[in-house]
Amino acid sequence: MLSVKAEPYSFAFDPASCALVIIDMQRDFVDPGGFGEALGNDVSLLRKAIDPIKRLLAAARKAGMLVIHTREGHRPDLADLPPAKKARGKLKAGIGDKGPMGRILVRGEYGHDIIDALKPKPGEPVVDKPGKGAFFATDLDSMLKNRGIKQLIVCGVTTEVCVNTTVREANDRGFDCLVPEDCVASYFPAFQKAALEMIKAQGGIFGWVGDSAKVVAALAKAKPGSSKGALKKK
Ligand code: TIU
Repeated sequence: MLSVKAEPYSFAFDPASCALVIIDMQRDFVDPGGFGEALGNDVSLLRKAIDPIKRLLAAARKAGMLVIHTREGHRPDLADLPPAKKARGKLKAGIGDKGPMGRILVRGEYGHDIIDALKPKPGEPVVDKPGKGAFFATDLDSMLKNRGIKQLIVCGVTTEVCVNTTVREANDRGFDCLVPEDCVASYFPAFQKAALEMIKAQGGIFGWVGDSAKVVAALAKAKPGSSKGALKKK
């Protein structure tokens, strides 16, 4: 068992039964010239999380942890896009429409895919999710349970939207979640702060908040490749 200092108290985890879940590090949210920026957001706030996630991802891979990536998006025929989601915001160019990097949040489009810096490795599951939470209408829950995963380290964007929703969904399903605060980001500094406080308040009502350097240091002590949670290479 490894232990890292976190709030509201130390987070103890076994890399064999803990997965790293990276939420929606997609070009459309994170890259200059994407959908997020087209909406008037400052993507540099989101890009601050890239390097810390990269370091944590490398450490998790080395320790043999299960790594799962998610992408928010929809089928090209938009059959899984709720009309309410499509209409929200009254955007000129919204989900499914032509955006700066292809059809916005549509699977298979350039902007929908994960940024090169955090590209999934072959064998790492990528969960395509139609909602904000990674458990809604996906096979994430069964993938985690099939591999005996009990705890999650959750990174990605945005802190108050897809990260928070996923952490709440995970918590209700019985998973412990640690959120390294430097590995999550929001377009809104006030929401970043509030979203992290909400997770760790009331004795960790939804989970733990820590920082990636402590997790990386703890993982460095784990025996490489000893995790049963990792996908076995054929
Ligand atoms: N991934 C995710 O958080 N999707 C969003 O739409 N986030 C916003 O903050 N808009």
